[in-house]
Amino acid sequence: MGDSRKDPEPPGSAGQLARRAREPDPALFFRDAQYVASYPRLEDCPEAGQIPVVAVTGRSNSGKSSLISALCDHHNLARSSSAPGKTRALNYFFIPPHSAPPHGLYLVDLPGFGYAKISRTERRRLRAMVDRFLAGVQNMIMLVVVLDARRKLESEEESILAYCAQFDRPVVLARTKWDRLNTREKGMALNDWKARGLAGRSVAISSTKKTGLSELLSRLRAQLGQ
Ligand SMILES: Nc1nc2c(ncn2[C@@H]2O[C@H](COP(=O)(O)OP(=O)(O)OP(=O)(O)O)[C@@H](O)[C@H]2O)c(=O)[nH]1
Ligand SMILES: [Mg+2]
Repeated sequence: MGDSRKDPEPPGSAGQLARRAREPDPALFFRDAQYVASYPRLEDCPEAGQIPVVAVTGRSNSGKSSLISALCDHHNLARSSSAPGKTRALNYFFIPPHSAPPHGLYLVDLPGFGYAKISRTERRRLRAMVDRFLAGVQNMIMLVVVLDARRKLESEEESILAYCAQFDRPVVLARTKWDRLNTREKGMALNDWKARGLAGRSVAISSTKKTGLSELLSRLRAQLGQ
């Protein structure tokens, strides 16, 4: 009688790679994240001290809050909303030391930019607050710029990248909503990132389908020295 069991898939096979992309390594997630508070003013934010900070910025509705929740494997931790422009404060989350050794980690959800329905004065105020945060924050190990993968970089993203280059801040581009692109669009997006010299700093992500999270988490953990 022949053995009816299927041969195990060879390591690195297409099926195995696709599955790995879908299933983030559970050890990588930032577990037991706690919401700290929302600070409307920079002056009220906690001193980070020795605690590393990962800041998340991007256009309103780009998927910042969904991404933070996904990185923490926590359903709706950062209150993702279908109503754009909801995040108008600096929202702090704390990952405890047992999940981000040795000091823990602050994840900071910055106010979204580019939302048309707020006044120009308020938009300027928020942008100035984000700039002051980026210039002054201690221990920022990474800025995650969130960008809907269907969109190209616009002036806000370009200026944030230039601003961070000035302060020598490490930046990664999280290209979210990757699940909304078809194969042709994915190919075009990848070519565009390459042409702009941004492919190495870009990670394709779907927060809803949980793809690309391992890669982003690995990059963040590498910055933490893990
Ligand atoms: N299909 C899909 N939808 C997503 C993804 N990420 C976010 N969304 C949806 O996009 C919308 C906006 O997501 P949020 O996470 O609230 O975006 P945000 O950048 O935090 O928005 P503001 O706080 O308003 O600046 C919500 O309806 C999410 O469900 C993704 O990877 N795939
Ligand atoms: Mg948000």
